[in-house]
Amino acid sequence: MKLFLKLTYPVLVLLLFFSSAHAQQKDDPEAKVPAYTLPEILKTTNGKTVNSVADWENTRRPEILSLFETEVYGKLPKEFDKITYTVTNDVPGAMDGKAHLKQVDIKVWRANRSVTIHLILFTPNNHKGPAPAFVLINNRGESNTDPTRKKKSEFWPAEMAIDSGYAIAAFNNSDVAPDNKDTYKNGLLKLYPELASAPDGMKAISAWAWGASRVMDYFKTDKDIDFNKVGVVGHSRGGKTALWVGALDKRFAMVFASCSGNTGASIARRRFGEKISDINRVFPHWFDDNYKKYSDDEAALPVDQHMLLALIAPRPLYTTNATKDLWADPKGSYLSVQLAQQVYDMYGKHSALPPVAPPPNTPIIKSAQGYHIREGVHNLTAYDWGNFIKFANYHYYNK
Ligand code: GTR
Repeated sequence: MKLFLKLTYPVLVLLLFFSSAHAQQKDDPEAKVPAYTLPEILKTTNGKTVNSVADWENTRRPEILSLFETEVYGKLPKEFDKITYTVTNDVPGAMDGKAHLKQVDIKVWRANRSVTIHLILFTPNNHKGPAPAFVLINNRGESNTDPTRKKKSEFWPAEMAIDSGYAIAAFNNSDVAPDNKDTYKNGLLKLYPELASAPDGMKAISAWAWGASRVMDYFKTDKDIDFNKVGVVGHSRGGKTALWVGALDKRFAMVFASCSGNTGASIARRRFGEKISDINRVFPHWFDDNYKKYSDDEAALPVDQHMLLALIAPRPLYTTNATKDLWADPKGSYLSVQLAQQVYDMYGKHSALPPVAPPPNTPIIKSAQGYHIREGVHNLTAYDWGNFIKFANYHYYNK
């Protein structure tokens, strides 16, 4: 018996060791990340290496932008007949006198049809001259952006922005396209039936992005806004939209994307958390029809999301994650940030990005690309906004 134990004991220990290592592997989602090869940001489709800002701006950047447009997000309208701005509510002494509230209907016409974006805007009364601004693409309903300020929400902490000398605006994404697979065409898409039926035509996310650009059109006419200092902000599906419009519309001086996850900041090829197949199945009305080809075939995609971030360079970009939001793949999102940095570097815009993501609640502010992973769940909070303001202060005022 003793001899038997002597012989079998090491075998048992080895067996246990291997089975626990195996179990650990099975439980560790990171172990399931497949081997993948990312498309190179700085190599054209023809295999030419890009090593100057001129080559990037004239060749590679337009190529990547057009790939995202046709294969992922869908083409946006290039023209409209008319745009009008109507102030529907004007309260110079809002927020106990601290702010000027303007509610503005931005109405856009094409072929006798129109869509109206209801903008809510507070500008700081104590700010001398036109104020820098944040505009939130609000995907969470009107109660988060109450113009009367009876209801307050961390999702859009208007008082915090005003107290820091920033204007803050918001519009509801559903004004442009309802966030629903059955009704998303009842908005902007009605004005552009040719895009609504094309495989590379916009669906909801490109429509929301278009809406953010119309807010910029309005800002150009508002003397209280510093048009050269406008940051676009979005959370989750709004974060995906903020990144996309930031790439499309260089008038946005800064981009802030909270927990943007799949088809936002996170690398699709990692297949960690939400996958392209999940997002296309649950939200078929977000991305164009061409994108459906890549469900469970990420390798065929000519882009990955690090390239979207690179399109925003050299403008300051702040992305976030949350520790409990593994569905949005924080690791894959930070990897995108790191990979996009090579384009910022070409512009001489350096970042202070550590080789692995910083610990929770340790924001990177003094950097071309800002980043934090916040303790907690998938959300946009006062903590996040506080860091957005610090980042904007650093870039606009060097403070
Ligand atoms: C999730 C979805 C994400 C993200 C999020 C949101 O359920 O899977 O892609 O967009 O919703 O917008 O809150």
